[in-house]
Amino acid sequence: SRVKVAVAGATGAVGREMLKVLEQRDFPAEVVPFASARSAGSAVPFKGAELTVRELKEDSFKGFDIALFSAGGSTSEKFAPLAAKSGCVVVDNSSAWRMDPACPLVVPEVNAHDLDWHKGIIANPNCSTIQMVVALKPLHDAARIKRVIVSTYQAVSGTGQKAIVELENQVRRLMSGQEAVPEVYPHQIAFNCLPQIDVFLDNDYTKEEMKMVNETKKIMGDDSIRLTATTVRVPVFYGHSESVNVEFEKPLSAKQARAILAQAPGVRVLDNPRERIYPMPIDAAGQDETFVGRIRQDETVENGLNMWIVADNIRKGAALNAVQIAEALIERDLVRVP
Ligand code: A2P
Ligand code: 11C
Repeated sequence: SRVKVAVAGATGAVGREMLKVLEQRDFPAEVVPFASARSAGSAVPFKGAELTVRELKEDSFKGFDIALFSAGGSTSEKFAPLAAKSGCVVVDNSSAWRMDPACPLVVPEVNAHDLDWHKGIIANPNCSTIQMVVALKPLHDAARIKRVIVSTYQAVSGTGQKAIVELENQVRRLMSGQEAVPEVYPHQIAFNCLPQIDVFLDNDYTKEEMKMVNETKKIMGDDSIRLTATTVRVPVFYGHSESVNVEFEKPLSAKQARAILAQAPGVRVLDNPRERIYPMPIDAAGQDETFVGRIRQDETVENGLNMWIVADNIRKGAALNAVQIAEALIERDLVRVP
């Protein structure tokens, strides 16, 4: 029998994409959109028709098998346990449950096996972490990663619908001689780069940077991987890019890495410098794969590689990964709360 899926936060940037991905993959389910009281009664497009948005309430999950959450951390904190209690398996896109030892943190290409021990809430990782581990896992299996240095170039869609509008408005205003007034971000984002994503922590790293450090170890199941990150917001609408420097235990040539990545699930290698072919966010937007290019030896260490990793942060970085988790749950017969 078909499963019943609730999409919580269905009016947001990620929630809308979740509906689109469910439709495109012909996910075998009845789908019901939920959001806050503000947008209850409004319509969202699905399979050529419109679905009416319902208000998310404590008793909303009765009769549902799976809930895909993307309605912010506090909504997840409150509603995910209620959903699980009523027998509905939650795939949560917020950061609320990611580091909870009782919740698997899953990228299906990397650690689908961690779904086996879920207790009702499964966490979807941060977008910048997801695309990086999709590319790093097969290389880790081949040559064992010692250390990673990553710098990110992250699109405004990662912040949500309001930030997409803010970039658009600032560009328009500045091009017509008006002032750009920052609201969502602490500074002007148009024609600028902000070396701050999320809030600063006591160690002077941002929360986004520490998410990359901690989530990578949990997903890869290896606490020995040392990772340091600088995360930067750039005036791009869709698609996060990452410059990634990796030091391995064993030798791994650029050619070998290219061959391994060409076979890796979810990865597409775009790497032909002579033809000026490399991944770019404008091409990755709307696509499902994680694109890898600029693969080359780091000549300053014994076993090092540099690479450039790009993916659509709303699709693989959020909505698609969540739907792939739901698909893996069905495949593994894990759609139940133990
Ligand atoms: P709403 O449109 O009713 O505010 P984004 O990340 O793009 O800003 O989207 C956030 C999503 O989370 C929206 O769908 C928003 O719904 C939803 N949301 C925010 N707060 C709540 C809440 N308290 N209960 C349910 N949904 C919420
Ligand atoms: C960004 N990575 O690009 C963030 C968005 O922990 O899910 C996602 C935040 C998160 O702003």
